[in-house]
Amino acid sequence: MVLSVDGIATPVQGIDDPALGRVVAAIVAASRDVATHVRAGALLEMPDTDGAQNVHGEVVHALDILGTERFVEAFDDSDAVAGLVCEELEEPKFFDPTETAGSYLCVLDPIDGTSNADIAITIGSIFGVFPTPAGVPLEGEQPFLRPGTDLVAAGYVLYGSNTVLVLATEGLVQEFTLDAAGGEFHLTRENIQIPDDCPYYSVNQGYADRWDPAVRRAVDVAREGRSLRYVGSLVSDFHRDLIRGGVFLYPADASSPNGKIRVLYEAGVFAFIVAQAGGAASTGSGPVIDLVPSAVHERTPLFVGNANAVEAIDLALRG
Ligand code: P6P
Repeated sequence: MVLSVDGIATPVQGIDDPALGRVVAAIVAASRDVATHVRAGALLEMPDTDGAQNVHGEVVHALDILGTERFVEAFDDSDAVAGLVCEELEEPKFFDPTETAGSYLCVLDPIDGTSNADIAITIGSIFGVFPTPAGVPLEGEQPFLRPGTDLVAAGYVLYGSNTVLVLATEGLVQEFTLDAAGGEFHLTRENIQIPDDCPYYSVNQGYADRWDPAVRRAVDVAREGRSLRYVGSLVSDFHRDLIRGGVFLYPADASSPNGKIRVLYEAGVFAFIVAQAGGAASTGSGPVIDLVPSAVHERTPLFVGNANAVEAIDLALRG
């Protein structure tokens, strides 16, 4: 079934519930606004400032605040979102849709890679959409503590040389590109499958002295016959791997014993997307997509991309 979604020029495959269509339309509206501000770069980001810190002790940039505000406003206006977990909000935020029964819960990293915003490197918004669980009180963190297999839609928006929306639904990954003049997204890739070829690997090699022997083995395996690409913006590295083939590694290390990447609104989203595209995502101890976080801002090690490469990494980690 296909439905028209405001802001997307053609009817969208994989969206068969009007309320889900309104959630996607909210993401489109918010991301178009964010894209305008991203283009301001250092004009908005007050370059090289220390900035305030968020709940995770990370520097908060103007774009993080603006992005959060735009998505919160759009989800509230959609009348289809009952609640939101956002990297920039310590606690879940609940809305009051007319019909909670047919609504959705969203998880969001409003701007991934913000520290790149004032040096014109591609950044992005990452989102996941869960059905609102029946019979679960919509309060606290519990309604969001779900595996990626519960997602009904997930994706990201890249703010780079062009603005690209990647939307994954069951069995389908589609890419839409924003026509900035016309203001609408147009379908540019209709059924993305990650290539069998895997020419790239991504990892922060600067952390090598923090890795345990198993991680060093896994990175050595990932490196064999491949070129290193590491943007410092996961959403950018992931998109390159999805389209060209590749594997991304953010292992646990001495400084980040649980890894850095967030389960709910980063790793779980990429695990859902790559599962629809024929790839794989592992924590090193099991599939990311099955992982149920015990807290909404929980982190995990992440190995994601070409399925064969992820399998080889898993084998190396197990020794
Ligand atoms: P490091 C951005 O903060 C981010 O979460 C990802 O987008 C990126 O891949 C990673 O952190 C970079 O982390 O520790 O290598 O600087």
